Amino acid sequence: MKIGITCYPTVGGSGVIATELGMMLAKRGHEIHFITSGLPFRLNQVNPYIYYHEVEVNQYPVFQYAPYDLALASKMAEVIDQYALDILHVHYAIPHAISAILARDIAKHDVKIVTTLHGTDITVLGVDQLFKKMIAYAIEKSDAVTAVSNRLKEQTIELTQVNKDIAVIYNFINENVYYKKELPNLKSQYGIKDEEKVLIHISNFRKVKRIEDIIKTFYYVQKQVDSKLLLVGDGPESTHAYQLVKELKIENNVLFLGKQKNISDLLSISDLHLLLSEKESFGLVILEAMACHVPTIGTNIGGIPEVIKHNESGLLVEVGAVEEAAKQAIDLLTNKEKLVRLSEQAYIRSQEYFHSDLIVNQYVNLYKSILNR
Ligand code: GMT
Repeated sequence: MKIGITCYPTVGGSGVIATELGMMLAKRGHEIHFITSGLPFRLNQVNPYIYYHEVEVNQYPVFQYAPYDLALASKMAEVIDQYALDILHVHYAIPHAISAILARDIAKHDVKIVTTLHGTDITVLGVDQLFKKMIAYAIEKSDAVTAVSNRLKEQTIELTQVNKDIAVIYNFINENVYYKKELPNLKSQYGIKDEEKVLIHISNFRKVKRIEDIIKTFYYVQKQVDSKLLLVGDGPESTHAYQLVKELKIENNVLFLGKQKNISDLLSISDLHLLLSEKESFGLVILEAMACHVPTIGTNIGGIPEVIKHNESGLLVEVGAVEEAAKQAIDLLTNKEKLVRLSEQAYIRSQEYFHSDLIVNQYVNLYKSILNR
């Protein structure tokens, strides 16, 4: 098949999924055309089946805002015709699906549109009256729509009232990137003692991630367990996080690592991952941790309970229940048998339910089904 892919190319779970999917499809012999505003950051492969088409937006003095969505639609239409694309798979309803629908109207060649909903388009934009109808339109006019969790599918239907089949296709990780590595010196290179436990949080430090809860949870943990917290990533809440760490006088135990590339190395020296978000349609980072044998304490919201089975492959707490999260963390970190069991189960679940072969097959079958319609 010839497949166009549009996503946000910058760091983010949706960009990772879109790019990994493209690379895995190319390995299977499909021709992949990335149509994006910049080179997807995970696109690190030379492969004759992978093309990259950059969307350039010129600045004209007459426009107050550069018309990116229109430039994207034009580029999509050009690529659809030039390469006779079968499928255009867009990640995010707004603006990507809208641009794709316009491109399909402009192009001469017949193309099918697949839209994958990742969360923010529904849980944030979907509640904005300005966009609600447009999201519903994007969903209804797509040839197929997928959501990354059952909860996101339910929320989409609740918010937009669309009458459309939405297939749930879970996220996946690249098993060649995310696996547990033996890195005997890495802990000491970060100044962490062998006997100290390592907790880790990785995110874009947006408000929804509730970084305060991560830090407060760790505050209680480090009182009882010799441990360090690795904070990986950067974003609007970073400064506030730094201030809180200082106020709580735990700066010697918290390492602010900023944006990092080799996340699986950091996960390989970690004992426990924390994701205490108030919104999360899936939580790809949980899966990355699971693949590296690291269990997560996550919040019981959105798609997280579909990724973590409570007390089997991780633990769930309610949003804001910082003391409960700390209690669970202390219990786990001081109970070797339980920690080993949850780590192993986390890994097993990541392979059984979210293996890339399984998930990529589901996308391929979806593409085939709409082409045969
Ligand atoms: O969570 C973010 O801030 C980034 C956003 C993205 O575009 O990657 O994440 C969304 O999509 C991911 C991939 O499907 C999901 O794993 C995240 O849970 C989802 N974020 C939210 O729902 C807040």
